[in-house]
Amino acid sequence: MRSEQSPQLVRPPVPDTAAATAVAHPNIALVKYWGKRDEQLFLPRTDSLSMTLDIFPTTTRVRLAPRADKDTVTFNGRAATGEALRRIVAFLELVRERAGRAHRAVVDTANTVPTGAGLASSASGFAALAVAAAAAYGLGDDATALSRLARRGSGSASRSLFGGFALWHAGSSTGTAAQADLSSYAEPVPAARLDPALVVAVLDAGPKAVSSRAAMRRTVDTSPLYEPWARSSGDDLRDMVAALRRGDLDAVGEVAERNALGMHATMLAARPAVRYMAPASLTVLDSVLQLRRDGIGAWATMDAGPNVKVLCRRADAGKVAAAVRGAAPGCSVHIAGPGPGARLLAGDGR
Ligand code: 2P0
Repeated sequence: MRSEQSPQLVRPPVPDTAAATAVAHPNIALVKYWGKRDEQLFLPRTDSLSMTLDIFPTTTRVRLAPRADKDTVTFNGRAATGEALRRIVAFLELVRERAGRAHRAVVDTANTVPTGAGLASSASGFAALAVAAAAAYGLGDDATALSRLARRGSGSASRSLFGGFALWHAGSSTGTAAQADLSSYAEPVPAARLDPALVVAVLDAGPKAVSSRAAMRRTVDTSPLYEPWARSSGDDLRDMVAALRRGDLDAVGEVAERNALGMHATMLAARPAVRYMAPASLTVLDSVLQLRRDGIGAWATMDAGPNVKVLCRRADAGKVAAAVRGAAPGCSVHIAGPGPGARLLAGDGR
């Protein structure tokens, strides 16, 4: 049975051996997604807004395997197992249901970002998988529909469909499940000329102790600070959209920092607490305060891990990177700018 079919996603049949390769970049939220209202459909509690990066791309090839009786997934050259495999197979099931095809697939993914370390690997990963799988199974290439589809793999992946800044709509809570699903997707946000950089300090590239999925569930269920943060996040989103429109990087940074620290406060108040901040994270946060005291526009954001990302003007990125390196010797520092949306690569006989 097909369900929640979105009309733009149906295309003429593709050959049994169809293959497609897509590339997608991670995104870092400036107004965070933290909490679902529907875990099955990946419907978030709040709207969120991100910048897609021009570093750490994921490249994924999906090939139909008409004679195979199960999916095969390779991750940086190694067979995927456990939860990572389960999530990808569940996503392929959704694609198959929509395409009305039963063929299993061979999926080959190359990630250039440390996986599961709060560096948005699931965003680039599921955005690339959504674009490649949709093409291989003969679904359409409507970006809004692909954003909805990517959402079902990992919420933040809905935003990596788009380059630059993207707003993911939480969507409507009324109506049927199919209507709610249709209402939650990302779209590009207009921004006046900004020349932003995001300095990414990788303090620990290891996988996180608590998955973001489990952490956001615990936060929603137990943190007395969750509801106030979710409410204030609506104000942050409005202020962020206005700041982007007028090209006011200082305001973008201020809103991003307050929203991220507020999100971490909700987790610290969860029972038991979820704490992603490490001692080195605080040292880097201190260096960001010092940069501002020295007159350099720099604002920190953090996700589900100890790593710190510092928003600044592109012209200041070198100074910011040096300050971060000084604060956390031995960490690896990467300078990102706004990157492109997910796209199919030519080839694969398409
Ligand atoms: C974000 N994060 O907006 C937030 C901020 C982490 C902190 O989206 O359960 O991997 O797969 O939808 O997208 C990380 O959560 O979670 C995330 P699922 P996802 O970028």
